[in-house]
Amino acid sequence: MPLSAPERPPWSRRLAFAAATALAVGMAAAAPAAQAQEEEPTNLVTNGDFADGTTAWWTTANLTGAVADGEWCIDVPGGTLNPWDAIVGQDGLPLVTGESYELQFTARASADVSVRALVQQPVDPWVTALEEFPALTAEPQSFSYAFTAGADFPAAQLAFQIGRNDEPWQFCLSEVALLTGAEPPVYEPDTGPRVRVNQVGYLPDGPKRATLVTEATDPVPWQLHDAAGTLVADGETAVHGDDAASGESVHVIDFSSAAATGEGFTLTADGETSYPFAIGGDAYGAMAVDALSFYYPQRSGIAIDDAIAPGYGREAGHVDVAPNQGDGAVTCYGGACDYALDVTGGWYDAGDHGKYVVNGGISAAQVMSVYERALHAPTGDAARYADGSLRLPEHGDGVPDVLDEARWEVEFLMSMQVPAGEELAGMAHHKIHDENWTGLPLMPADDPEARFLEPPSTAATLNLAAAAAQASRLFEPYDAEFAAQALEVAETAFAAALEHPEIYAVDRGAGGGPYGDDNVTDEFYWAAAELFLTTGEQAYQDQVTGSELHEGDVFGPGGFWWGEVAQLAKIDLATVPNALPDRDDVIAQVVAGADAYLAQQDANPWDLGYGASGTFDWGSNSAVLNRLVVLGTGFDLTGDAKYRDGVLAGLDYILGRNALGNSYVTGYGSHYSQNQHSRWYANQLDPSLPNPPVGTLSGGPNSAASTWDPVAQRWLTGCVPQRCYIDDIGSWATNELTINWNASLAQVAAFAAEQEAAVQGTPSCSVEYLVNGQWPSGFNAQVAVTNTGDEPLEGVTLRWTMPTGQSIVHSWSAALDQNGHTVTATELGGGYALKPGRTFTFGFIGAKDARAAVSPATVTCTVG
Ligand code: 9MR
Repeated sequence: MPLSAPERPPWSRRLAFAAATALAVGMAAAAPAAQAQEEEPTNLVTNGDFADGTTAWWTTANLTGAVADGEWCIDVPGGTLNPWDAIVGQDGLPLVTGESYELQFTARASADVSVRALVQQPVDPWVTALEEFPALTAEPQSFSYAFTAGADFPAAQLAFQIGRNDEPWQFCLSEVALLTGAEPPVYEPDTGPRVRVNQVGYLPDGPKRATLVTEATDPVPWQLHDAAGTLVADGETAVHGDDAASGESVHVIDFSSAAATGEGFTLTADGETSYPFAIGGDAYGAMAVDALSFYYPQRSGIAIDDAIAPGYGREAGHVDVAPNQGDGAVTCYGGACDYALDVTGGWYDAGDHGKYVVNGGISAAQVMSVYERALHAPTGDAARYADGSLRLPEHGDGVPDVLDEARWEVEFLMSMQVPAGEELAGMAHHKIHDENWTGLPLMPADDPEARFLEPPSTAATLNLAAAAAQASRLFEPYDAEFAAQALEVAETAFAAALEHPEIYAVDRGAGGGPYGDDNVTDEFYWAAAELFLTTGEQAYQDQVTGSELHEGDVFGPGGFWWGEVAQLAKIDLATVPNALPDRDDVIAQVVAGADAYLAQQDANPWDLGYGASGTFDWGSNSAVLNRLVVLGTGFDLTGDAKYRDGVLAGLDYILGRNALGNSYVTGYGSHYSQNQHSRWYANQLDPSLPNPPVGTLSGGPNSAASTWDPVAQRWLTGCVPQRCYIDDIGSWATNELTINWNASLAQVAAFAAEQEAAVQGTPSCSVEYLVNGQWPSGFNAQVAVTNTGDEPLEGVTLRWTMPTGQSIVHSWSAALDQNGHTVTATELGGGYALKPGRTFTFGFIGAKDARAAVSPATVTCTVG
């Protein structure tokens, strides 16, 4: 019933204050304006001022309280695990689709705690209309949250979930109202200066572009200043006009010709000055290390050492210490099998505690590919990922750190295989996760849920086969026993998948993500390719060449992701040394894919190749980065700088040159994502917990409204794709962190880092590598290096990689040193300078296994 003016309750006078409070507690958008009062609101809450004691309110049985002076104070016991282990609430609040409401209350607490305030369906599946996490203090604070109901709720529930604290505390509530007729919430993110730049930095010899948001229809002048304020370059913008995906009218600023280097440059145009950025430096080297060091505190089954990952130390998760119930002997859900598996270890998938083989496989593969690219690409530098390079505990074992990290996951994936003798032996269980979804925050060691193996699937089995096969060839120089074990698992898995080619994951809809995939043609192709690359065997080659994907174009607009993995096969067949008869065709397909992606990117005013369809999917940032992986491969295969420049310009979007002026990598840039959805980096909900580690990628804009979480529903309705993002821990659909997305970042940051290091340019030498002859156990090769420039080359060094199973036996006319896969040739021509136009030739005898010896895709030449 509408209230008349004299009866208007105190909340209406508090609106302005309430709005300010909401901002102060970290709301990303302004609360509704006071005009809401023009139409008299109805308060749906009964007895919100507690004048009638606790009439109409209820609590869980573990709570007691008392009302005094219009305030209800409740004693909350300590030692509960979940927010919903202690609740106060009121039922029967009718909400209508599309109507906007405002929840108001005043609360204080005897300790600094965050509680969970919900307006929701009162029964499973508890559809939420509003979910907020007010942070309470000893002082009473007034909170105000506007929201629009996304569905009809005939009798919604208002609930304050106040469990999850170790110590007992007191919760005091007063002046509660749920008002109709509110102004719809408005999303007003801080987009910073209208001159949008890569907030991290540009390479001195790379493309340097920015995007200006402006209504101007003619070109406007721009100026580039250094940190001291000195003008170092200027010019005029190029008018682009309206851009649908960002909803902005934009110009492009191209300052590529600026030659200055240093920190703290700014761009000024149209009366706006950009955030500062660097030109040159080693930002991408650091980013690659950070993106790869993200995985250690994401590990399950091991205590995280705070000395190694400062600020992130915690107890081991899921090692069978109560209240954890796993993962040492996990059985199948619903008693579907009569065995239990030890599946401790691996990486938690994301912000949840689930471990999913499909996503684990692609993540481990992309992490391993950081290393494998560094082995084979002309600008690759495997030393960057050597033992001691990352923040993880396995220093001093002589194994490249990046492989140590990948092994943590690969061993878990291997443990998910159905044991010999069982039905479906050799297949991989699709996933292992909690029986029910848990709330936030929740440390891994505190997860009380039972955990189960979900049924095996063909997709998971092939992901296991691909990742284990890749691990086998990369580990062979370091741990032959593990390499052999991984290969055996991979071969067994592939055989099992051939036997059971159509077992698709069925999701039971609780406790973990689905990762369903009903088309496994691409997984078969990828697994066969990895097994062929590792073994060289004809049977796998036949699987590769017999796949319908072998001739086809797999470089469509969707790119590659956990559900579409054929591109991974093509990239590896093109770049990892092998004797596939039509390998040149595969190389041409990859380069054509890079051309298509580059053309889309070049046409875009943000250098964003993704999203031409008008939709940004869940995890769009990873899709953007995976396209850049393809461009980078184009560069590795052709040496054509346009692909390299495409990767560098493409990174701009991720690092702040976008509609929101936001860098999606924690710790990088002036304005970056830092509240990614996670149960243990939950600083937004509990100030004693950290934000995600530096180098964590956010999932990014997601314009598919049907997939949205309550926070996205509340703030993003009607958004244009580039702006369908909110840096709020509750927004798993736009702002989660995951092991697969960070792998995309690691690959691209590593590529950029290696370009940073290559800015000195490559010396003018050309190399020819010829396998002169071979026999079952060996081969001989001749290598010729020619000075194609005008200056003598001093101290020429060549470097290439030997595939698994090959090694140097004896060389002449050069000193050859083999370390793992990498061969380095020095003292060429007796160590004399190589004069212009002259050639040094040397040779060697190599040992090999049954696989053919082939020339490496690239031989790197350095001097000095
Ligand atoms: O990354 C996944 C995305 O492609 C799907 O559309 C989405 C919904 O099924 O799930 C995403 O994966 C989530 C997984 O199911 C559970 N862990 C967190 C993942 C990232 O949000």
